[in-house]
Amino acid sequence: PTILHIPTQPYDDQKFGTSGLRKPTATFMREHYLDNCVQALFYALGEEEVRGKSLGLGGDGRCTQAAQTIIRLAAGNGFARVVVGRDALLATPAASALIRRRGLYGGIIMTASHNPGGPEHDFGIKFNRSAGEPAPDHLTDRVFEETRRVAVLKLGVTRFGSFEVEVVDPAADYLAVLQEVFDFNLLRGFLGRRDFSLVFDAMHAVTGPYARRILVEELGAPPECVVNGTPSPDFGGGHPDPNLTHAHDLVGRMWSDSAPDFGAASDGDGDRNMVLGRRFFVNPCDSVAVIAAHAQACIPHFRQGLKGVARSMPTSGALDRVAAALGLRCHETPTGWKYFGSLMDAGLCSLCGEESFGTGADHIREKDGLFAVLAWLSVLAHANRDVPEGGPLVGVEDIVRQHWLTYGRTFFCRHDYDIPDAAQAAAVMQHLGGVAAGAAEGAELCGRVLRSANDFSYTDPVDGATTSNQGLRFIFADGSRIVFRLSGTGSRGATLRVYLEHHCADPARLGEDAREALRPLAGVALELSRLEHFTGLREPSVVT
Ligand code: VG1
Ligand code: CO
Repeated sequence: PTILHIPTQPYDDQKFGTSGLRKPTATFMREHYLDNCVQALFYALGEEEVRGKSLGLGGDGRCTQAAQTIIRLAAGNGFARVVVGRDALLATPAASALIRRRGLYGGIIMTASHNPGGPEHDFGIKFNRSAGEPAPDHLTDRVFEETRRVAVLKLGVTRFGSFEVEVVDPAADYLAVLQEVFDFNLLRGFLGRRDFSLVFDAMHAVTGPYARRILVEELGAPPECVVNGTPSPDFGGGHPDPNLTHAHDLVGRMWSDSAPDFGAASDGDGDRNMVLGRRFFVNPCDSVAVIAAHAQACIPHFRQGLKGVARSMPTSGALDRVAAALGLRCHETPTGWKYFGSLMDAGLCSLCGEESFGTGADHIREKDGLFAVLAWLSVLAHANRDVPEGGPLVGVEDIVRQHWLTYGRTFFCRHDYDIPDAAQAAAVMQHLGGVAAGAAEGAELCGRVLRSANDFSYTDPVDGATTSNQGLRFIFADGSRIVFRLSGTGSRGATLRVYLEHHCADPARLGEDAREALRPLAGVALELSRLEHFTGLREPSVVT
């Protein structure tokens, strides 16, 4: 293609967060803002390195014109081919599957994930590499350096010649991968039962077409089981984050008299999931633990057993208990999916999860909302294999309660505080850092005996890379734990996340409401952090 060299101004705020670069859409509309970042990415990868390579491209539908820009830049920077999802759509897990199955060099995903979309809200990009995994820190650090240096954009302006754009079905590769993971016959049989019903809420985001293709066309569920199934650029004005606060349509339905047996929702780019039973919420920390406990028996991909499991540090220890029972190693990584990939590549981890509604496995290198849904349906199908039609069916709640009886229950809650002034949030963390540094084992903090307090630091067991400052944790003598960290996915101000957990083995108390059970610990968190003093806030913005 003919290549134009366009001068540009560097920007100094294009730093990737927990997962990609996210900014208000208005920021991305600034002159050459997107171009600058993508050009910097290509420079960071290396001009010779990207020559002749194939790049995947798609997104959650929040902005299709960005695809044109990225394709021109790919052409101008010497890529030989861009493989783009039809209508510029690709769910994040589908992008990971596409990259892996087609041996692409990498892929750009146009999404700000669970952040709301449209002109008033956020846009973003993620970059994944050839194993389908999110870019590691050392690469995004290099991209950040380049963004502050970029002076010239290389835009390919003729389409043909040695450069090719291939438009593909955004679901085909992903479906093929899932078919290798799950027993589709088992699932088809189960979804065909007249005494089982389900609903999947795509929250007006990218998973609608995927859910229709997989649940309806492949597995025979009735079409009306997919709701809010047409992707819209602003997600119907909603907040595409699958939790009890934002997935209100689904929650209303699952708590109504006509609730189906199973409900699930997914986020903007399809990598998160929430699983519900009738009037029953499955905490994501429990979800991955339950799947781990049943994986070998009901999911063909795990037939040989799990190689190991992993969770992000703030995620509860429910998974650790299953791992211990199965004789497996449970790795504890920093928040964000990028740390799981190297464990999977090295054969150390088959299944992993995060408290933030992320569940996934080594079939790809991203968290995967529909994977979690199919995993749960597999667990249910297996549990009901001998239950004659007409029931009574073993439901989601039965499975979880049985799990708690076996392993005890780890109560878990996350309190998010939106703090408009980021400096105040930094002050809270600085204060807490001081408290952690000064607190010795056995010390009394807010009426509790401390076991340990520290700033989480992680060394990747495979490549030895160390990542520090990943959250302050206070672990008490009774095993309860409070973790504080700042979000790395917001686009304005700061969000302080407070993670609370406490294990309980007393069968009489397993059914308590998690928020109630954790109220005393929440009080400790407020006192310890002096949150109100620093921010004026007393109540969390969102509790999950
Ligand atoms: C949040 C979650 C984290 C997740 C990340 C990306 O990050 O806490 O667990 O991996 O979002 O998810 P943070 O830094 O805001 O806590 V997604 O679905 O937005 O890519
Ligand atoms: Co997401």
